[in-house]
Amino acid sequence: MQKFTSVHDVDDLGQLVAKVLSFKQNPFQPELASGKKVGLIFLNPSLRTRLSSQIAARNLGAEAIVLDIGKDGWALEFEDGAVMNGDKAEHIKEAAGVMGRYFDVMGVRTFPELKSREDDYSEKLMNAFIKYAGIPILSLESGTRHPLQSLADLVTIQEQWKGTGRPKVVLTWAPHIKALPQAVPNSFAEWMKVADVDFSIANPKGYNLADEFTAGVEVIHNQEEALKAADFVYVKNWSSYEEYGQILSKDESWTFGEKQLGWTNNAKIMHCLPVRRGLVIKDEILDGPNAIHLEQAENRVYSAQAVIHSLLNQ
Ligand code: SN0
Repeated sequence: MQKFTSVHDVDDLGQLVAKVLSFKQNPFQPELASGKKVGLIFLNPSLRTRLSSQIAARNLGAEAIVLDIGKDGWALEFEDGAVMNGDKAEHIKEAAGVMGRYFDVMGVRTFPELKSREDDYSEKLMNAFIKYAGIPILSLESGTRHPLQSLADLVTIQEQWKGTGRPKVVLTWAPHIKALPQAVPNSFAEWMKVADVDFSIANPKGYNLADEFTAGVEVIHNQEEALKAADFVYVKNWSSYEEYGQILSKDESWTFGEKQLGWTNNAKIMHCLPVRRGLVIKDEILDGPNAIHLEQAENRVYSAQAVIHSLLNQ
């Protein structure tokens, strides 16, 4: 694997999932990447991604070096040919070029600005890091995707599925007060499409995700109908892709609670976190036996470990 920015970068998904599960069985193997340096560069906030990647590096014997570039670094210019007479002190060509010489592998987190769909969906920032660092890059969430989360989600579904045949997995939109990225739902859809599951999406009108992620997936605008017989429900808010970055609805009848759970096949309930309790998912669900959000978060460590190890051993 040369880079890890989407499911399309994965050569053999079955093998990667097996590697995650094997690290879960036996996490501490410091001889595997002893002396290696893993750069973790954050342009945006993080809790799980930062901690799980640091622990993953440590489990492999590598050192994780974290830079909150959005807070502690120079303001970065990404425009090619810019005359830098404004507030940006350093060009990505030098910033990424230098980091590429310091690290063996580098993780990057960038959020979309949710202003221009073209800018966000061109992945300008992530692609600039890939181009100018010259070392393997690992997405810690980008404008359009969150592949480490999706890998952990897939592993969690595989671990938790006790039935026979393919589980029914539904991604459902839920309300929020802020305009959030489509990265997590895009990425989840992209991974579920290639996984051995029956996958569909429930969202209000105006909230359909981009075709490049959901082509061929059934999208249902009635939440009750969509959740019928679901074995796994992934609850997530996202802002509109169609009316880009807009909040078109705050309809709390979509907040996931006991009523919604009752429409499912006693489904396991998933969320990538952070979750706003009471608004996105009700306490009765998060504190109940169906919630597996902490299992997902735990699997982030072994997912990052498998990916970092793969990128260091091309
Ligand atoms: C991010 C998102 O992409 O939806 C991170 C997910 C891993 N979530 C948020 O930014 C939530 C912020 C909030 O205020 O609730």
